[in-house]
Amino acid sequence: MIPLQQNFPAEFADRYRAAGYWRGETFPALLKDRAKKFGNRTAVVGADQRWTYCELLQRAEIAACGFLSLGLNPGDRVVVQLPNIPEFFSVVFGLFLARLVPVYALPAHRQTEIVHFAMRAEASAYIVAATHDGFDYRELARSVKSQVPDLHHVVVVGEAQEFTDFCDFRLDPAIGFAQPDPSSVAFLQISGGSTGLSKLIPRTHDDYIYSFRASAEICGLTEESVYLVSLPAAHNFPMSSPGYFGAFYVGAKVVLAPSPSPETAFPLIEREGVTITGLVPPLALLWLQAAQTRKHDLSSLQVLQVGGAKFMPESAKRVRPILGCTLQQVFGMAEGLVNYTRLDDPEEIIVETQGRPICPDDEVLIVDDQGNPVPEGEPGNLLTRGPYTIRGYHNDPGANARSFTQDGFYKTGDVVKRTAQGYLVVQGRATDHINRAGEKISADEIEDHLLAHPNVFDAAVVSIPDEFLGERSCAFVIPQGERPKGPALKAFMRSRKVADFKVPDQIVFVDSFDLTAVGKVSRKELRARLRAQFLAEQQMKA
Ligand code: OOB
Repeated sequence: MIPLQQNFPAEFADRYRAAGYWRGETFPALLKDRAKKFGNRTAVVGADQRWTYCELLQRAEIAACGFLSLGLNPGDRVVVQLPNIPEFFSVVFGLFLARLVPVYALPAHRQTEIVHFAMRAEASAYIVAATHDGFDYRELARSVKSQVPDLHHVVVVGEAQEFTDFCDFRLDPAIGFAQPDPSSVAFLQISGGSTGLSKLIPRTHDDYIYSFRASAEICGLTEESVYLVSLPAAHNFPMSSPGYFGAFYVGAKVVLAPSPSPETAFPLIEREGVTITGLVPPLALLWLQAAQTRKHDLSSLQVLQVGGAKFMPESAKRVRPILGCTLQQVFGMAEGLVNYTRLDDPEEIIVETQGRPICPDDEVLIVDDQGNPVPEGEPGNLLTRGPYTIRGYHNDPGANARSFTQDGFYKTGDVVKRTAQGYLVVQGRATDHINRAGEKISADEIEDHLLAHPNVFDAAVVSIPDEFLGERSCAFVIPQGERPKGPALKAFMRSRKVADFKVPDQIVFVDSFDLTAVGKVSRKELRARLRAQFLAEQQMKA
């Protein structure tokens, strides 16, 4: 098995420890300590359950024993694909206690993605909820298992059928848990996937715990805070910016929303006294709209965080007048670096910028395509290095060569400007991907699926500005032989068993890509031209 590592050079690791960022804290120690300190306070609310910090620990211990009694060994990887239910936490903390390594998948992922994660991570187990949102994950597990021979165990929360029932896990006093090394990899997060399939992101106890401890402070979390998990719990934003881990760190209450819709979230805010939550821009727009005719008391809400994609200033302006709370813009990435506007920043900074880094030792470079720093205030490519930004992906030398500089800076693929006060303003992406309501879609990946269709000669996938989603995907397709219909191509994409958000929103058939020097044009250029042409035509029509 390929060992999990995150190789911060010794001089950097020493510096981060000396500065007090890395304190040797680990997830198991954290959970045990908080159970002691906050014992009877509520830790988790969701799906008609309410667990105290003590109960969370007990349930995690049961889960840990259960996983180990399957024959799993410390270091083994377990793909976790669960919706926003309390068991998400007992499973994840259980894995941490047992020194097993969660690999986080989103509920939207399907066979293609899960097989890829399981193979890349060499996972030996997979845990799912029986069903969610009308989808049967046991069926998915069956097909994944048949394609990944080393995936020996499937555990199901809910009706397990032929698989292992999570409810049957029992405490075993004979099983003891050794402490993990704080510098070891605690879990694998998945990347937004700017080129090709998602990459696996190894995060250590040291680096990740620093990121949410510092975030909790920046976001003003205290024991009295109530954090609502509106976005999928497996995503880095609700996980750690400051997310539920930041909330658990300070002994706050975490409430799980089964859906981020105002109909579901607003009653929870009123009932539980939610003080802070995080949304992607399209959801924030929905909330702003719904709040104007609200029937629910949202006055407990102090901070609305928005991130994952650019929140436009015109929308950002409306948050305080309509919701009566502070907006916090969050510009982060699963690979590490997170920027926040600060709660006491002037309204102008909160509305116009995507914040500044968590840490004074977050190194931020803004460079041109040759790697030279751009003049102050000019847009350029964002590179970063710091105490919670990875130095490499797991098991992916090609991606590592592309995505990191010789001296260990991560090339984010984002184009940003920096203001005189050190705040970043996101301008767009250097690499081709579509940021569809915070879901990142790789143009390469989708083109590859389309090209598998017998009647597709060539395809180019681009992002088109969309009023609601921010960006939507548009596939330009050159047909060959019998010309397929748009809906049939979408159905074909679905039959490839990919997450639904990757199915192109729009398909435009063209006879050719109309290029003078075919073959000499990079896909990047091709996409840019198609996009520009399409937008110009749209404008003419309007
Ligand atoms: C978050 O993480 P990922 O890994 O899904 O996506 C990262 C990418 C960034 O490189 C950037 O392209 C985009 O998402 N992004 C934003 C943004 N926040 C993220 N673009 C413009 N404005 C923003 N505020 O999306 C993520 C991770 C932690 C916290 C928040 C978001």
